[in-house]
Amino acid sequence: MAIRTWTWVVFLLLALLSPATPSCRAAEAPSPQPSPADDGLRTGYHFQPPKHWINGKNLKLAPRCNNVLIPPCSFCSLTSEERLINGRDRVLVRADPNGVMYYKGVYHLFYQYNPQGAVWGNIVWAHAVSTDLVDWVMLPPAIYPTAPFDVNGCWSGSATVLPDGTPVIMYTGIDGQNRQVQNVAYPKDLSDPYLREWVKPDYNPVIAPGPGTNATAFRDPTTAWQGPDGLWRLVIGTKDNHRGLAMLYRSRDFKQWAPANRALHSGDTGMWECPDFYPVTTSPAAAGGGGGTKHVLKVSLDLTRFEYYTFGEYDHATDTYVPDAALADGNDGLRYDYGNFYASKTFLDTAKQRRILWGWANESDSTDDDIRKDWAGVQAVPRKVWLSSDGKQLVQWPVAEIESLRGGHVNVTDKLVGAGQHFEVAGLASAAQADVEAAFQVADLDKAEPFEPAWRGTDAQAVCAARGADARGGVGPFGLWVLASDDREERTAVFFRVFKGGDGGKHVVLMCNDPSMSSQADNLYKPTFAAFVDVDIAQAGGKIALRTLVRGLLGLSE
Ligand code: DQQ
Repeated sequence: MAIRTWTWVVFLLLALLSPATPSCRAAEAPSPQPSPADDGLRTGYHFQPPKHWINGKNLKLAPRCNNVLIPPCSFCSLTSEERLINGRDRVLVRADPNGVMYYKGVYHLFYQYNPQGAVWGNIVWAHAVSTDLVDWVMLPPAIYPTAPFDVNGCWSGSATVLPDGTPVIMYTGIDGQNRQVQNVAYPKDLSDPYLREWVKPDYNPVIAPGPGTNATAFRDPTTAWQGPDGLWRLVIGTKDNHRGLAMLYRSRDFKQWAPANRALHSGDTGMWECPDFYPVTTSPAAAGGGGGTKHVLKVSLDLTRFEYYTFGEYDHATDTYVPDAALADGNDGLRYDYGNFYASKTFLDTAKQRRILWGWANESDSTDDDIRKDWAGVQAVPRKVWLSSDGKQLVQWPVAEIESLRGGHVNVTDKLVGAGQHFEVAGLASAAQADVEAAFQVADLDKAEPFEPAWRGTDAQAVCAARGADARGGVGPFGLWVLASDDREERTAVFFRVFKGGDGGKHVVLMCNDPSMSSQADNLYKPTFAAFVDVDIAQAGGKIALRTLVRGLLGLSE
């Protein structure tokens, strides 16, 4: 066994517990049906319908209000019938976030959802609303199969707010021939800030797969943008054999759409799902002057279920997108997230002039287990996203509103922890729900073990698998065990490991989330996730900080 000589110090461990006292008036809240099983495993931070399958996200549920917060009490007037679709209240969950927008003081989250069970299928656009991105109210599904152009499902899409303030949804319908077509829907009543009812014009579909287009891989339209010529543009994900494509379409009236002669971008990475294309502002320093605009193109890779992005120059006149030369395109590129995060979508929050990113975490187990507990899938916490000041990558952080969930504070400072030691953070109101900020200082970086040449160019997950939470090294593993049982037989490790011998002599910092010990139950979904962290830990004096939102679900922190 290696002699363990390193030590680390926790400078600050601040665990802030949720929930704070909710502000809703419980007496007026409708009573949702509780989930029949395993409520203890449901999330506190993340958006999640009361039951069934989502691909999309989990909105926050507040225990003191029967697990659904009702901030504007006009929601309380919803009847139980209004929570049904077609007279059924069975709704399974899947969950790409769809058509997220801000309208008349209300945030709208639509998401892919199965109203009939906890496995993927029968897909509709479920709908939830919030005034603060924290407390959410479930509304009846907004878009569901009603017509030949979406009879087999209402798949992902986006919302665009037109210059006169009218929101329009563009979504993928699965038609009677199982072709993927793009349809529009408009609010029935623009004076309703909750936008409960949507109308699909008879002229749908507005975009059908043309000759040469793969009709079963043609989906997920982006939010549209208007060029200087007044034409609307949007991008649709597709593939040509193994080549993923972001197909560009143009329209003058949002009704008649024509394909551009060439794709906005493409890559040899299989089907591109859920593309997203949006501007970010560069800092004056990074732009070498007055700042400017870059455009981000994100694609969700169906083959790997990871999301990659580039950013670069977009010429509005020629509709040409050229990623910055320093950025790799494809599987070697920058990932949005190195955890469980897919089918994401951003929107511009016009209330606070920030761009917010939502994504779906596929929290599901075996089909049998999902059916038994009657839910699967959550929405990750909404994040603000922006370009780093050095212009090299995007930066994300949970929206500030999430901090309103912090309740009792627990502070731990100046803890010296030797190799093989641990200490317990006492005093948490709930170990299953905490917002943790920790700062570590490594005593002696010289003890770092060498970064093996075989790991060069490999995925961080492979290194984490080779050097997991139980493999002792020169510096690390150090970090947190979260959701640990009293005897620590069950625990999820969130930890760092430091190697020497990286590029330019820099240390390599590996961060892992290892839930392999999170439960002794069989057949659970317990993937290990990992990333190399872009920090110079030596220059930082051996210090590294971590924020993790712990919630009562197995094996997830973000
Ligand atoms: N989920 C939707 C599709 C999308 C995929 C169907 C991504 O539109 O491509 O539920 O998870």
